[in-house]
Amino acid sequence: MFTQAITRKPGKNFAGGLTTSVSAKPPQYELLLKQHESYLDTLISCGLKVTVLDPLPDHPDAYFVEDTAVVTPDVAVITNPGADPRKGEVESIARVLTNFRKIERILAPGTLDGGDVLQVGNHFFIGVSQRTNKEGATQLGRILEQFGNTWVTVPVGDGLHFKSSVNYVGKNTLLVTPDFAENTELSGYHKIILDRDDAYTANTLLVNDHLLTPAGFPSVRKRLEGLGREIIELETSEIRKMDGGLTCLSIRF
Ligand code: CIR
Repeated sequence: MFTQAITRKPGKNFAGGLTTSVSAKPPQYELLLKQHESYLDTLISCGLKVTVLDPLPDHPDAYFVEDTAVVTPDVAVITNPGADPRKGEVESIARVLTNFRKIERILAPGTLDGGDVLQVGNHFFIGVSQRTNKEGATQLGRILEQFGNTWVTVPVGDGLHFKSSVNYVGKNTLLVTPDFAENTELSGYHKIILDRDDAYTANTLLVNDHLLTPAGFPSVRKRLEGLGREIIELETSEIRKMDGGLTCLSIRF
C-alpha cells in the first residue's frame, strides 16, 4: 500500500521542457495546472498524503518528479537523469526524501530516469533507454539486491521510457504496447496488449486499489475493468504535449 506521494507544481516555464511531440495547439499553462490539480486530488482520494513542491525556475520539466528518484520500502535512490537539462532537479528531491528513507545515489557515468523503473512486488524491470544507460541500470540493480530484490534490464527501443510502454496493473498483469507483447523478460505475467492507437494508455498507474488511466480511450477502459479495480480517467492533453504521462507526475511509496 502506498501512503505518500511527492509531486511538484508545474512552473510557468513548463513549455521550455524537453519534448518530441508536435502538437497543433501549443501547451496551455492554465489547463495543465487544472489537469495537475485533478491528479493531486485523485491521489488524495486514493488515501495518499501528497507533498506538493514548488516549481524550479531553472528546470521546466521538474514536475515530472518520477524521473528523479526510485523509492522502495528500504531505500530512496536519487537518480542521475539522462538528459543534461534535468540533472539539477535531483537535489531538492533528495532533501525531501531524507525525511523518509536512507539515501543512495546513481553516479556518473551511470545515468538513470525513474520512468525506466517498474517495480512488481520485489522484482524490478529497469529499462535501458535514451535516458538510462547500462551502467546506471546496474548501479540501481546492485543497490536493490542488497535489500533482497531481484532485477533485470530490458531494452526500451523507441519509446522515451520503459513505463511509456509497460506498466503493472495488478493481478499478475502487465499493460503493454505491441512492441513488448513477446518480450521474454515479461513472460510469466498475463498481458493486456494495447492497439497501437492506444499506446499512450500503457502509462496507466496503479495506486493501491485504483487504476489511474488517460481519459478518452473507452476500449482500454473496458479491458481494464476486467481487473476488478476502480478505474479513474484523468485528462492528460497538456502533460502529453510535454512527453509526460500519469506515472511521471509523482513518486509513490
Ligand atoms: C522529458 O523529456 O524528460 C520530459 N519532458 C518528460 C518526462 C516524462 N517522464 C516520465 O515518463 N517518467
